[in-house]
Amino acid sequence: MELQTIYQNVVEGNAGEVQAGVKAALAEGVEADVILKQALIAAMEEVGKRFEEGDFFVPEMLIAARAMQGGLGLLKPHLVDSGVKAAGKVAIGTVKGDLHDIGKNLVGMMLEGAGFEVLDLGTDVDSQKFVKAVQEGANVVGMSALLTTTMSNMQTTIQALQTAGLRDNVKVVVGGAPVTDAYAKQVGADAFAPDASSAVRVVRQLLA
Ligand code: B1M
Repeated sequence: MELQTIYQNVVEGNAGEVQAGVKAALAEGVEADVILKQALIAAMEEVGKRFEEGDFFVPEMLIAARAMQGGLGLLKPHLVDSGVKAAGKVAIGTVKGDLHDIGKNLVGMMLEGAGFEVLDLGTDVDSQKFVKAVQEGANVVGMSALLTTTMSNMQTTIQALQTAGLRDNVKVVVGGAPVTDAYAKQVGADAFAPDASSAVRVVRQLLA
Protein backbone atom coordinates (compact mmCIF):
# COMPACT_ATOMS: atom_id res chain seq x y z
CA MET A 1 0.00 0.00 0.00
CA GLU A 2 1.11 3.54 -0.83
CA LEU A 3 0.80 4.89 2.72
CA GLN A 4 2.73 1.99 4.20
CA THR A 5 5.55 2.60 1.69
CA ILE A 6 5.72 6.30 2.59
CA TYR A 7 5.72 5.37 6.28
CA GLN A 8 8.57 2.91 5.77
CA ASN A 9 10.60 5.39 3.73
CA VAL A 10 10.24 8.08 6.42
CA VAL A 11 11.43 5.63 9.07
CA GLU A 12 14.39 4.68 6.86
CA GLY A 13 15.05 8.34 5.97
CA ASN A 14 14.71 7.87 2.21
CA ALA A 15 13.81 11.48 1.36
CA GLY A 16 13.51 11.03 -2.41
CA GLU A 17 11.22 8.03 -2.04
CA VAL A 18 9.07 9.88 0.50
CA GLN A 19 8.56 12.76 -1.95
CA ALA A 20 7.78 10.35 -4.79
CA GLY A 21 5.33 8.44 -2.56
CA VAL A 22 3.54 11.58 -1.40
CA LYS A 23 3.24 12.84 -4.99
CA ALA A 24 1.85 9.49 -6.12
CA ALA A 25 -0.64 9.30 -3.23
CA LEU A 26 -1.88 12.83 -3.93
CA ALA A 27 -2.22 11.99 -7.63
CA GLU A 28 -4.32 8.95 -6.67
CA GLY A 29 -6.63 11.22 -4.70
CA VAL A 30 -5.57 10.28 -1.17
CA GLU A 31 -6.47 13.16 1.18
CA ALA A 32 -3.46 15.21 2.35
CA ASP A 33 -4.70 14.88 5.92
CA VAL A 34 -4.68 11.09 5.65
CA ILE A 35 -1.15 11.03 4.22
CA LEU A 36 -0.04 13.35 7.01
CA LYS A 37 -1.52 11.38 9.89
CA GLN A 38 -1.28 7.78 8.71
CA ALA A 39 2.10 7.95 6.98
CA LEU A 40 4.22 10.96 8.03
CA ILE A 41 3.22 11.52 11.67
CA ALA A 42 2.78 7.79 12.35
CA ALA A 43 6.31 7.20 11.01
CA MET A 44 7.80 9.84 13.31
CA GLU A 45 6.09 8.12 16.24
CA GLU A 46 7.79 4.88 15.22
CA VAL A 47 11.13 6.73 14.94
CA GLY A 48 10.67 8.07 18.49
CA LYS A 49 9.82 4.60 19.75
CA ARG A 50 12.94 3.11 18.15
CA PHE A 51 15.04 5.93 19.65
CA GLU A 52 13.61 5.20 23.10
CA GLU A 53 14.36 1.50 22.68
CA GLY A 54 17.95 2.23 21.63
CA ASP A 55 17.54 0.96 18.05
CA PHE A 56 17.87 4.47 16.60
CA PHE A 57 20.31 7.23 17.49
CA VAL A 58 20.23 10.99 16.79
CA PRO A 59 21.53 10.71 13.17
CA GLU A 60 18.77 8.26 12.21
CA MET A 61 16.21 10.52 13.88
CA LEU A 62 17.53 13.52 12.00
CA ILE A 63 17.54 11.77 8.63
CA ALA A 64 13.98 10.58 9.20
CA ALA A 65 12.96 14.13 10.19
CA ARG A 66 14.42 15.52 6.96
CA ALA A 67 12.55 12.93 4.92
CA MET A 68 9.35 13.81 6.78
CA GLN A 69 9.86 17.57 6.20
CA GLY A 70 10.25 16.98 2.45
CA GLY A 71 6.91 15.16 2.35
CA LEU A 72 5.30 17.84 4.51
CA GLY A 73 6.39 20.55 2.08
CA LEU A 74 4.51 18.79 -0.72
CA LEU A 75 1.38 18.54 1.42
CA LYS A 76 1.42 22.21 2.41
CA PRO A 77 -0.71 23.58 -0.45
CA HIS A 78 -3.24 20.79 0.13
CA LEU A 79 -3.59 21.41 3.84
CA VAL A 80 -5.09 24.84 3.29
CA ASP A 81 -8.24 25.20 5.30
CA SER A 82 -11.29 26.16 3.27
CA GLY A 83 -12.87 28.03 6.19
CA VAL A 84 -13.52 31.73 6.45
CA LYS A 85 -10.39 33.87 6.47
CA ALA A 86 -9.45 34.94 9.97
CA ALA A 87 -7.67 38.08 11.06
CA GLY A 88 -4.64 37.90 13.29
CA LYS A 89 -0.87 37.79 13.35
CA VAL A 90 0.66 34.77 15.04
CA ALA A 91 4.31 34.75 16.11
CA ILE A 92 5.24 31.08 16.37
CA GLY A 93 8.43 29.44 17.53
CA THR A 94 10.03 26.54 19.34
CA VAL A 95 11.17 27.61 22.79
CA LYS A 96 14.72 28.34 23.91
CA GLY A 97 16.97 25.27 23.98
CA ASP A 98 14.72 23.21 21.73
CA LEU A 99 15.51 22.42 18.09
CA HIS A 100 12.46 20.32 17.18
CA ASP A 101 10.55 22.11 14.45
CA ILE A 102 8.37 19.65 12.55
CA GLY A 103 5.30 20.11 14.76
CA LYS A 104 5.82 23.88 14.92
CA ASN A 105 6.11 24.05 11.11
CA LEU A 106 2.93 22.03 10.73
CA VAL A 107 1.02 24.31 13.09
CA GLY A 108 2.37 27.36 11.23
CA MET A 109 1.30 25.91 7.88
CA MET A 110 -2.22 25.17 9.09
CA LEU A 111 -2.60 28.65 10.60
CA GLU A 112 -1.37 30.21 7.37
CA GLY A 113 -3.81 28.06 5.46
CA ALA A 114 -6.60 29.31 7.72
CA GLY A 115 -5.78 32.90 6.78
CA PHE A 116 -3.63 34.04 9.68
CA GLU A 117 -0.45 36.00 9.11
CA VAL A 118 2.29 33.79 10.51
CA LEU A 119 5.63 35.09 11.68
CA ASP A 120 7.89 32.05 12.09
CA LEU A 121 10.58 32.84 14.66
CA GLY A 122 12.25 29.45 14.15
CA THR A 123 13.70 27.20 16.84
CA ASP A 124 15.63 27.90 20.05
CA VAL A 125 13.69 31.14 20.40
CA ASP A 126 14.65 33.41 23.27
CA SER A 127 11.77 34.94 25.25
CA GLN A 128 12.84 38.46 24.19
CA LYS A 129 12.35 37.51 20.56
CA PHE A 130 8.70 36.68 21.30
CA VAL A 131 8.40 39.99 23.18
CA LYS A 132 9.79 41.88 20.19
CA ALA A 133 7.32 40.14 17.85
CA VAL A 134 4.41 41.29 20.05
CA GLN A 135 5.82 44.83 20.18
CA GLU A 136 5.83 44.70 16.39
CA GLY A 137 2.17 43.72 16.13
CA ALA A 138 1.67 39.99 16.74
CA ASN A 139 -1.57 39.44 18.66
CA VAL A 140 -0.98 35.72 19.24
CA VAL A 141 2.15 33.97 20.47
CA GLY A 142 2.40 30.25 19.69
CA MET A 143 5.07 28.26 21.50
CA SER A 144 6.10 24.68 20.80
CA ALA A 145 8.26 22.45 23.01
CA LEU A 146 9.21 18.82 22.52
CA LEU A 147 11.49 18.33 25.49
CA THR A 148 10.53 18.11 29.15
CA THR A 149 13.72 20.08 29.81
CA THR A 150 12.68 23.04 27.63
CA MET A 151 8.94 23.33 28.24
CA SER A 152 9.53 25.56 31.27
CA ASN A 153 10.74 28.22 28.83
CA MET A 154 7.09 28.73 27.92
CA GLN A 155 6.62 30.18 31.39
CA THR A 156 9.80 32.27 31.01
CA THR A 157 8.35 33.82 27.85
CA ILE A 158 4.96 34.48 29.46
CA GLN A 159 6.74 36.18 32.36
CA ALA A 160 8.81 38.24 29.91
CA LEU A 161 5.59 39.36 28.20
CA GLN A 162 4.22 40.34 31.61
CA THR A 163 7.38 42.26 32.53
CA ALA A 164 7.21 44.11 29.21
CA GLY A 165 3.60 45.10 30.01
CA LEU A 166 2.31 43.20 26.98
CA ARG A 167 0.53 40.21 28.49
CA ASP A 168 -2.94 41.76 28.12
CA ASN A 169 -2.31 42.59 24.45
CA VAL A 170 -1.63 39.03 23.33
CA LYS A 171 -3.09 35.53 23.45
CA VAL A 172 -0.65 32.72 24.20
CA VAL A 173 -1.14 29.21 22.78
CA VAL A 174 1.17 26.32 23.65
CA GLY A 175 1.65 22.80 22.35
CA GLY A 176 4.10 19.99 21.71
CA ALA A 177 4.30 16.36 22.79
CA PRO A 178 5.07 16.84 26.53
CA VAL A 179 2.67 19.78 26.96
CA THR A 180 -0.80 19.25 28.44
CA ASP A 181 -3.83 21.37 29.11
CA ALA A 182 -2.99 21.34 32.84
CA TYR A 183 0.57 22.47 32.10
CA ALA A 184 -0.71 25.29 29.88
CA LYS A 185 -2.89 26.54 32.75
CA GLN A 186 -0.02 26.17 35.22
CA VAL A 187 2.32 28.38 33.17
CA GLY A 188 -0.36 30.99 32.49
CA ALA A 189 -1.01 30.34 28.79
CA ASP A 190 -4.44 31.14 27.35
CA ALA A 191 -4.81 27.79 25.62
CA PHE A 192 -3.30 24.42 24.78
CA ALA A 193 -3.71 22.68 21.43
CA PRO A 194 -2.86 18.97 21.11
CA ASP A 195 -2.38 19.07 17.33
CA ALA A 196 -2.14 21.38 14.35
CA SER A 197 -5.79 21.40 13.36
CA SER A 198 -6.96 22.10 16.89
CA ALA A 199 -4.38 24.91 17.06
CA VAL A 200 -6.32 26.64 14.26
CA ARG A 201 -9.62 26.16 16.08
CA VAL A 202 -8.15 27.41 19.37
CA VAL A 203 -6.60 30.54 17.81
CA ARG A 204 -9.89 31.34 16.07
CA GLN A 205 -11.75 31.01 19.39
CA LEU A 206 -9.24 33.16 21.25
CA LEU A 207 -9.55 35.97 18.70
CA ALA A 208 -13.33 35.72 18.29
CO1 B1M B 1 14.21 14.51 19.51
N1 B1M B 1 13.32 13.87 21.13
N2 B1M B 1 15.82 14.94 20.53
N3 B1M B 1 14.99 14.92 17.78
N4 B1M B 1 12.68 13.68 18.72
C1 B1M B 1 11.91 13.47 21.03
C2 B1M B 1 11.00 14.66 21.31
C3 B1M B 1 11.82 12.34 22.14
C4 B1M B 1 10.40 12.18 22.74
C5 B1M B 1 12.35 11.01 21.57
C6 B1M B 1 12.23 9.87 22.55
O1 B1M B 1 13.02 9.78 23.47
N5 B1M B 1 11.23 9.05 22.36
C7 B1M B 1 12.89 12.85 23.20
C8 B1M B 1 12.36 13.81 24.29
C9 B1M B 1 12.27 13.16 25.65
C10 B1M B 1 11.79 14.11 26.68
O2 B1M B 1 12.04 15.28 26.71
N6 B1M B 1 11.03 13.55 27.59
C11 B1M B 1 13.89 13.53 22.28
C12 B1M B 1 15.25 13.78 22.63
C13 B1M B 1 15.70 13.20 23.97
C14 B1M B 1 16.13 14.51 21.81
C15 B1M B 1 17.60 14.89 22.09
C16 B1M B 1 17.88 15.37 23.53
C17 B1M B 1 18.45 13.66 21.71
C18 B1M B 1 19.92 13.78 22.00
O3 B1M B 1 20.59 14.64 21.47
N7 B1M B 1 20.36 12.92 22.86
C19 B1M B 1 17.86 16.01 21.05
C20 B1M B 1 17.52 17.42 21.58
C21 B1M B 1 17.93 18.51 20.64
C22 B1M B 1 17.34 19.85 21.06
O4 B1M B 1 16.20 20.15 20.72
N8 B1M B 1 18.09 20.66 21.80
C23 B1M B 1 16.88 15.62 19.98
C24 B1M B 1 17.10 15.87 18.64
C25 B1M B 1 16.23 15.50 17.63
C26 B1M B 1 16.56 15.67 16.14
C27 B1M B 1 17.30 16.96 15.81
C28 B1M B 1 17.41 14.50 15.72
C29 B1M B 1 15.14 15.52 15.49
C30 B1M B 1 14.40 16.86 15.27
C31 B1M B 1 14.49 17.36 13.85
C32 B1M B 1 13.56 18.51 13.60
O5 B1M B 1 12.57 18.75 14.29
N9 B1M B 1 13.91 19.26 12.58
C33 B1M B 1 14.36 14.78 16.58
C34 B1M B 1 13.13 14.08 16.35
C35 B1M B 1 12.71 13.94 14.93
C36 B1M B 1 12.35 13.55 17.42
C37 B1M B 1 11.05 12.70 17.34
C38 B1M B 1 11.46 11.31 16.86
C39 B1M B 1 9.95 13.20 16.44
C40 B1M B 1 9.44 14.61 16.73
C41 B1M B 1 8.48 15.01 15.63
O6 B1M B 1 8.87 15.72 14.73
N10 B1M B 1 7.22 14.49 15.66
C42 B1M B 1 10.56 12.73 18.85
C43 B1M B 1 9.80 11.49 19.27
C44 B1M B 1 8.31 11.66 19.12
O7 B1M B 1 7.76 12.74 19.23
N11 B1M B 1 7.63 10.57 18.89
C45 B1M B 1 11.77 13.17 19.58
C46 B1M B 1 6.22 14.73 14.63
C47 B1M B 1 5.50 16.06 14.89
C48 B1M B 1 4.46 16.29 13.81
O8 B1M B 1 4.86 15.96 16.15
O9 B1M B 1 6.28 17.77 17.21
O10 B1M B 1 4.63 16.42 18.60
P1 B1M B 1 5.01 17.05 17.32
O11 B1M B 1 3.87 18.12 16.94
C49 B1M B 1 2.49 17.84 16.99
C50 B1M B 1 1.82 18.18 18.33
O12 B1M B 1 2.68 18.01 19.45
C51 B1M B 1 1.33 19.57 18.14
O13 B1M B 1 0.98 19.61 16.78
C52 B1M B 1 1.88 18.82 16.02
C53 B1M B 1 1.12 18.20 14.87
O14 B1M B 1 -0.02 17.52 15.27
N12 B1M B 1 2.17 20.74 18.40
C54 B1M B 1 1.59 21.93 18.68
C55 B1M B 1 3.51 20.90 18.35
N13 B1M B 1 3.82 22.16 18.59
C56 B1M B 1 2.67 22.84 18.80
C57 B1M B 1 2.41 24.18 19.08
C58 B1M B 1 1.07 24.57 19.23
C59 B1M B 1 0.04 23.66 19.14
C60 B1M B 1 0.27 22.33 18.85
O15 B1M B 1 0.71 25.84 19.48
C61 B1M B 1 1.62 26.87 19.27
